[in-house]
Amino acid sequence: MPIEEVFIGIGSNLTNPVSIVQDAIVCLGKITSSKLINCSSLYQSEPVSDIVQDDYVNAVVAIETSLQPTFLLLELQAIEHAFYRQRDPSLKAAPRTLDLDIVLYANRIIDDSHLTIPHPEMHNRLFVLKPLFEIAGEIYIPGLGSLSYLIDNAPAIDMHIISEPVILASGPGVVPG
Ligand code: PH2
Ligand code: MG
Ligand code: MG
Repeated sequence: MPIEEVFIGIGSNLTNPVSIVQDAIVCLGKITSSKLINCSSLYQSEPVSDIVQDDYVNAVVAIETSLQPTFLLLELQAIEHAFYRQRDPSLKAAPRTLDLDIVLYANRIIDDSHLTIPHPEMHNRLFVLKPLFEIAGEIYIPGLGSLSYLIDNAPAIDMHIISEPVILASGPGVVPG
């Protein structure tokens, strides 16, 4: 099975989001058939939403995985579930304990009923683009253009780094942290 590089966006704005994001990164490091290879700083960002809500803590991690996208998605949903995320479709963009999104899966373009990659809103979301740039540098986003171009053209939001990367790479079978 080929090993692919995948970038995952992490967001939280409820119940101590810094420790939720840190704990989520530890969980991401334990996904089967996968290895955590990079982790951005943690950022505080203003909510991109019509609903008044608290600021988010956001980060992006890179993993190498031999899981196909749908199986990786199931792993991410299981982690979200473990953090008591309520999955109510009417609550789109509502506050959430933990949101894990596949931002990029290698250079693939996927558009099916349950998964769209690259993430369909990434070009509008500096809270994804900036941490992605921090760990990936200048890359080409399939179908969208260069990452620096997207950063220059995304709507401005208030965001700043609140802590350094929390986890370094973990070897197979090694508990991170
Ligand atoms: N996630 C959303 C909606 N709005 N805003 C910020 N700043 N950070 C997020 O992670 C976020 C958001 C839906 O996934
Ligand atoms: Mg999501
Ligand atoms: Mg999301």
